[in-house]
Amino acid sequence: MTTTEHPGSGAGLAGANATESARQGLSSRRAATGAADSERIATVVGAALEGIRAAIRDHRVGYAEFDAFKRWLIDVSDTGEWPLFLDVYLEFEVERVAADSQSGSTGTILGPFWLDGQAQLTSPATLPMRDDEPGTPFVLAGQVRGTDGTPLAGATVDIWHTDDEGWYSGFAEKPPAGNLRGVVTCDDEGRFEIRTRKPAPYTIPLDGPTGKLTLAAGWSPWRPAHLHLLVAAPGHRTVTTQLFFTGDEYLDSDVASATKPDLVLDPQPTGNGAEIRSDYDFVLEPE
Ligand code: MBD
Ligand code: FE
Repeated sequence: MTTTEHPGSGAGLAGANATESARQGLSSRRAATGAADSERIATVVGAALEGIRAAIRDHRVGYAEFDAFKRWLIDVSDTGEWPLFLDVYLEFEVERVAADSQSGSTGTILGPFWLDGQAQLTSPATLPMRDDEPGTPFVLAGQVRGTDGTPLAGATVDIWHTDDEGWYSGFAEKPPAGNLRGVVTCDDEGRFEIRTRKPAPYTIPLDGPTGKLTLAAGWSPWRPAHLHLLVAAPGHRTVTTQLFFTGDEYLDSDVASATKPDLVLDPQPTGNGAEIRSDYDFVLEPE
């Protein structure tokens, strides 16, 4: 797949919608720690600013570059790309810090494209899709357990991913609202079975400031194909993760630095036509 095969339009929509969900508290499901006392602000913001000042000094940044930087920041705001830029270039470091004090299944970043209020389904479930939804039929199945091995009845798997062309519903014109998104309630033994389509690799919008910066630096704008998951159960910490696919050409060059070896699936044919399936269990730590 080349970048030109991925229609570049709709980038503005992507950025703006992600801004709106961020504003409305998309991240409010993460516990607010309120750790913003003045000493903490001075330490963290001071270190961040000093990093930028060091880049200016060390690399002899001039007024033309400083002005270009100002214009770029204004563009990020105007296009609504703050969630995209921050989740691509910074969220993975925050997630690594968080992961240090977590047990249970391996997590990774949430990214900017989760949406609230999606189809509520019961396992075995088929995600909402078009009659002629393109792509390889794919089944994800598994069990949600606690760290002590107990199956977690009432667990839910909130899943969202791109279609076979790399588009997210809600953030692109083409897929209808709710396409390939759903919240699946597991059975009494925490088991789930979800029928969908295998997603495609995804390029961040190339016509906005995040994509333009990425290309201007000569970096790859691609993410490997991935499923996003929020796996939750009463009394347990929600696991935020993504699952990738073995053999994906972008596994080692994810623009969002979100891949981890534990998160790579190797789906196998089920014998039912072109359908493939992966089994993946989740372990949640008590809250
Ligand atoms: C995505 O699809 C994504 O998952 C992340 C983390 C950033 C940009 C686009
Ligand atoms: Fe994504």
